[in-house]
Amino acid sequence: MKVLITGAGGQVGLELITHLLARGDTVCATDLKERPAAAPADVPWRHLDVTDPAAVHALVQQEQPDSIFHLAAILSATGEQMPNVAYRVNQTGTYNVLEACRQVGVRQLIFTSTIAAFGPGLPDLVPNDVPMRPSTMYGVTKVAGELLGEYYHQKWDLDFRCVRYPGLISAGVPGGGTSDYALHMYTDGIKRGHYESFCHADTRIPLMYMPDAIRALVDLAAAPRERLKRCVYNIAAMSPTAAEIAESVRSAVPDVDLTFCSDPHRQAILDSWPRALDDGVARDEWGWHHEYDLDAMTAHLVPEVRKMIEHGLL
Ligand code: AKB
Repeated sequence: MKVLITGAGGQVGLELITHLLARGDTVCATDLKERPAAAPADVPWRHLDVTDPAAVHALVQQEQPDSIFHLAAILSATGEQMPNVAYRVNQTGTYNVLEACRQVGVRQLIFTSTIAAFGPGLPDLVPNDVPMRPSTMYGVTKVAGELLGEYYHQKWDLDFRCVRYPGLISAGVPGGGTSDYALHMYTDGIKRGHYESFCHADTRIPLMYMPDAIRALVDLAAAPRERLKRCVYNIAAMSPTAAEIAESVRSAVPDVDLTFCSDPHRQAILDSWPRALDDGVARDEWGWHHEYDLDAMTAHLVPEVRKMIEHGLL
């Protein structure tokens, strides 16, 4: 199968490339930035600005992928600093990719939405199908992406499939998210011996370890269409408080110093997100299940972070 990835140089993209190459897919990695050091050397790397409709169309036309994983996005923290850029990349970029799929005849588009697509005032365990009233530009553009994808599915029969990701944690460099405090407890905690989270210790949001996040994308892409009753799915793994994450890191890195000092802007974003997602629909329709809870993630991640630091990649 031939797969094209947008935003391939990001936290998810780099892990997805490795996974798809290992299962024998032909992968075309695209990004605005140059090939990162961590990218597999054997994957073709093409420059692509998703805000440029002609460039998106030309590349999709040339590559003729069976499937596109559209990951290019500006995350919540950067999006609040540069809402106009977030709008162009997330909103116009997604429209451009959908249009290229329609015009070229790409069969399938996999899209990553987020917990940030929800807004405040929802129940503690947020169901799949609720009113979406996000309060960040990132969230607004992701809801728009979900709706546009559903529209292209109904109108043009594009096989559009989407997961709403929790905050993702991996041994990679995060890219401007508000959930990044969780990842920094591991990376900075191990590299520098200390990290001060920009949230209260009792902040609780849904989180997921990267191997589960990658499996969710490829399993959803492979699910028989007749089993899917919708295009967009909540997926969940764990919802620890920041204090519980710190405790788990300390259990593996005993001398680490982890403290909390809430930043009002970023705290407000975190407080507007769900505390936990109900992923029952994804479990029923395509067999989604997570493998890593907090302590399983810590046990796997701490040696991975140490390896990255040794290789100069963190
Ligand atoms: C962010 O923090 O913006 C992202 C997300 C939760 O989608 N990691």
